[in-house]
Amino acid sequence: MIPIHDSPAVAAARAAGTPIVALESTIITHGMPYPQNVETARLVEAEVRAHGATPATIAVLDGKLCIGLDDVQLEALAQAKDVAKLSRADIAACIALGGTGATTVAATMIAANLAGISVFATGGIGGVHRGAEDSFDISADLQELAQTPVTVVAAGAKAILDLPKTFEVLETLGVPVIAYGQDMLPAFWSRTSDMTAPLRMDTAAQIAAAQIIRSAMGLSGGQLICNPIPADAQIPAADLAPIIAQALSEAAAQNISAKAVTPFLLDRIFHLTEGRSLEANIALVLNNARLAAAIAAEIADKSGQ
Ligand code: PSU
Ligand code: MN
Repeated sequence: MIPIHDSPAVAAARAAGTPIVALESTIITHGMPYPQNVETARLVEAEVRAHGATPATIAVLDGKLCIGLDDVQLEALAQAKDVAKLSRADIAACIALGGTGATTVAATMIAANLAGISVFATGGIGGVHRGAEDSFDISADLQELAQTPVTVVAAGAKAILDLPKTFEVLETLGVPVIAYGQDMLPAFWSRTSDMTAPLRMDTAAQIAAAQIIRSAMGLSGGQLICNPIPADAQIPAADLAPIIAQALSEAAAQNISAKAVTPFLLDRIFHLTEGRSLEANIALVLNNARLAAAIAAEIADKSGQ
């Protein structure tokens, strides 16, 4: 038996058949500094509720896979030091050992699927790191999108990555990459990149229909919805390019590798932009929460609930 623990709010939503949106916890523990991390987590949950869905922030706490956290659990996680960053490879081990860990996109998809939740909002997925031809550092998020049937709403892949290679891998893996409301792929902190999206959709209903048809066809895997950051919150890609380059060269000089790379780069970019990158990150997560709630509502409707 997998020890899954629904929060009371998630259990009630499941019983009533009302929409639920999964949220990850690595963005809290490894993606943002305290206290903005917990403030953002609360705002994101409130945004999901304001748009008619129940938020389910996912984490492993003392060996329990928690689907939905209360405010005390959220605060404790946000302040905790040395929380594990869990992906497909280590989520079961963490549960077996009674540990505490935050779930990445990959692990949150696994947990959401187990819990019957088909829509998940985050900031940006992991992907192919720059220099991956030497480091082989490719996020397990990409493989997860290919096998687990959850629609992930993100502002694209994080712009610290090699975006063209990331989208090539997603194409190879058969993951639908859908830009929301525009032709171009967004680039996390910026509304656009120089890449045309393979697919475009303009409504939550279209996104929900595509997921339902994929499942009916027996196609494994989820969908990546690339939702551009709101215009008033974006940082132009040209402003960020030298900052990302500096953060990457610091990472190389300090031999940062494996799971530490993404948190290191986000933290350096936060300091180098004097907090501007964090403000943009918060705005884009809230925007993704709104769209995810709308998609979850459409899926609940279409599933006849
Ligand atoms: N989105 C954000 N900030 C984050 C993440 C997503 O706005 O920190 C996290 C997600 O949990 C994602 C992880 O799965 O970064 C990617 O880590 P890696 O590159 O090590 O796979
Ligand atoms: Mn990695």
